[in-house]
Amino acid sequence: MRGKRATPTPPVPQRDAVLEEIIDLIKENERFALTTHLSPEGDALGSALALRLILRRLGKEALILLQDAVPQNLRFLKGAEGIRSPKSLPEQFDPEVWFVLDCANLERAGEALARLVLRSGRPIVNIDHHLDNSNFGQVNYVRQTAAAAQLIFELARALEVIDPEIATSIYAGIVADTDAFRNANTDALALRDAAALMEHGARANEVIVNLYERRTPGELRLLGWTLLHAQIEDSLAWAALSRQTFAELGASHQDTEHLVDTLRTLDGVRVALLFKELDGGRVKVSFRAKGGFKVNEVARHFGGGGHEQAAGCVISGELARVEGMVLAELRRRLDASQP
Ligand SMILES: [Mn+2]
Repeated sequence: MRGKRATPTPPVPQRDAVLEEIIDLIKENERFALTTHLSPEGDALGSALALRLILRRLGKEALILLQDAVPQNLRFLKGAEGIRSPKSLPEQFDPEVWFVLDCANLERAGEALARLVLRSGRPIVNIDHHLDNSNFGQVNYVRQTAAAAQLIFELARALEVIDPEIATSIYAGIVADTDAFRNANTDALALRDAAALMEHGARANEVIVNLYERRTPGELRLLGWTLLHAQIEDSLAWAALSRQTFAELGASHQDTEHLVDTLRTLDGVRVALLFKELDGGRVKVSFRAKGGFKVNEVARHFGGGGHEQAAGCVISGELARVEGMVLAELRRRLDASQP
């Protein structure tokens, strides 16, 4: 090109290379299995159901397998009734590719699912938004978005497959993980995606009513009990729910979803916690932070994980002992990080 000035070529719009790999896998295969984490909530189910609808629209076979049941308030999402448990596998179940969604590691899908995925020897596509993701897939599409469902939206856009049902599922994922655009992870992209999804026909109000306004009597009684019995000390607020309390209030473990968020609304609280006694001598601890303290580091210390502002872990031991142990560790860390 001597003597001539090279004309600059216009920049080619950059498509995410990992997204391209996923698209190739989708195009080259016919049968897909999808799964997500234990105790599936809006982002997990919204992601899985949206991806299944996308695959079906492309003429592919897609099955969602989950170890735990779909919570009542998420059954409005299209396709939720078709989700299978690993115990009821269809005959000749032989997916060519596994999608594992919204899971920082494969264990999050539960033991039975993890075993099934690994035993199949098929490629795993790991789509997740947790920063501590272990990159356990052959393809790892891990990006820091408010909700994993936004990564499914990226895929839908790249494949040019979207309809009101797909949009509603993805929208539910964003609402769930931002707690209706209130959590600190709510950013411009989450709002832009939400707006774009509404333009694609997402039924925003249906999502809000199902996620927030279908509380059970047990849940409201549990909320009342928790507010009356909450312990408040400096910048901590917490409550401990024994199995006896659940029984007395006629409440189930699914009734606790918003309790810890409510404890965090107290002015001056930096960390809110909920201790929940499970079967088999274990305690589930849920953490919520406000104002920058990273609760996922505390959860990780006890073998759990999650996001900076919302995390959890399960600890073996008696309720009061676990409560004391976690609070001591938390106080130590809070003291070391005065705002
Ligand atoms: Mn998520």
